[in-house]
Amino acid sequence: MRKLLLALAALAACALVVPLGFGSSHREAPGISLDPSADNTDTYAWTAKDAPGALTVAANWIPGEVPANGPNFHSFDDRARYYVHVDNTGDGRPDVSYRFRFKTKIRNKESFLYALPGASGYNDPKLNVIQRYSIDRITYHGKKKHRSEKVKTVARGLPVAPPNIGPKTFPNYQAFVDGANRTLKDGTKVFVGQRDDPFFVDLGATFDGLNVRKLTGNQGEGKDDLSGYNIHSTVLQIPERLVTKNHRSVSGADASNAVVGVWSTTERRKLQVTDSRSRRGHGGWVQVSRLGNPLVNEVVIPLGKKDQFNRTTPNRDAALYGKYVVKPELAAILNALFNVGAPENDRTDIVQALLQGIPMLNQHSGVKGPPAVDTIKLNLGVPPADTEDRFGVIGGDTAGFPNGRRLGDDVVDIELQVVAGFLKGNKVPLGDGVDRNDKPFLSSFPYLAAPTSGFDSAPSTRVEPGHAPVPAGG
Ligand SMILES: [Ca+2]
Ligand SMILES: [Ca+2]
Ligand SMILES: [Ca+2]
Repeated sequence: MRKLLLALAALAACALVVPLGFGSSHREAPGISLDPSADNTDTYAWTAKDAPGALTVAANWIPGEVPANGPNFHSFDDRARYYVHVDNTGDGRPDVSYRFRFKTKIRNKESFLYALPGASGYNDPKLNVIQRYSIDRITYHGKKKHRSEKVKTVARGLPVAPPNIGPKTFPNYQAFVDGANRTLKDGTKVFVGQRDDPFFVDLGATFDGLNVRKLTGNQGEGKDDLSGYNIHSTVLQIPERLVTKNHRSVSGADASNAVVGVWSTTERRKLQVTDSRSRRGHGGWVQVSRLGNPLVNEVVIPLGKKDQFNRTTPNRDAALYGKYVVKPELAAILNALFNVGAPENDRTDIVQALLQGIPMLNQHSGVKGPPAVDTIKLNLGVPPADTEDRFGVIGGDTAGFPNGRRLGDDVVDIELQVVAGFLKGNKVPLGDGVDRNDKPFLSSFPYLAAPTSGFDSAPSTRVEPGHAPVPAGG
């Protein structure tokens, strides 16, 4: 009977936890899962080794892009607006936002091809479809309800790196990447386009009926379920003075302007006639997706609140969602299944680690509380680590998650261990067996690995342990 009860508990728990496996915020809420081109998948904020005086942010959208999905390949939506926000005071309200707006042009409307073979660059007429973007830099003035926005368009008509169709269409895909790496007048670097999904996770092993491959975890034997899939990314590298509260560079980790909070959102028109890609529509814009820390909406926010979470702003997080963080369902599930002794109540340790910031490390200075807000808090004065530890702060590497989030930080393992009670002394080596991305990251801008090409697209031929490769179509 006990076995049966455990099995039933596992089944019930499985249904709740499986979305964790899909990605850090890939298809995490019922509403946004129906709107992939507006769906934030991951947000990263870190200090790059080759750019110590800048905030580097990568914000990704469109979960699970199959590289071969032509002839209408994945793209940003001209009818949506995409944001990266920075809060430099700690109140969960943006102080600087970057808004990306897109416009797609089809050069030859008589062709069905995205590009003719041999397309070599953005000005080549063989590139039949070209998407371009503008960036508005928004700063906010005044307090709370009396805030006003100042909008300055800092980039216009820059090219989006196209989907990597294959070597015959784009013999030199890197030329498009190079052409999409731009530096704005104020020194900000920007790249927008398709990349490999940098998030890595083992759905099957972690939560195959909640079966961790080895309870001791982290043996590197997992399978990266996002391997071979692409996303669309906006990568920004912003000089510190453009994001800090006193408009100055950061002198060190203890400087009063050192900490910034970063998150990303998407907006759509309240009313949109969908007969064209035109941005025209009626009514105001409404936020439909947002993402700060990985996995918060995925496993902390319950199903009934997930769509609301996507619509609301971080300054309301404590009031609306605080109770789910201090009593996380995931802790109870881990206990039911693995008997790991995770504390189930009063989880102020999680609130601090993810939402308030760690004192003397990435907590905003000069703000009471500080309020619990879902932003990725990064201390810009902490120098990048010589050798990154994928466990970040809990691995002794203070330059990593949750002090910011680097591409290589193993947030699945970190969050499993934190929920199991790491910060309260209950150190359980939980993990999904996937320790790194399937492709190495770049050491220079835009850092994310090149996208898998449509020609090489092979999710259907992935080799699984103990199985021969299955050819596509057979
Ligand atoms: Ca603020
Ligand atoms: Ca990947
Ligand atoms: Ca992992």
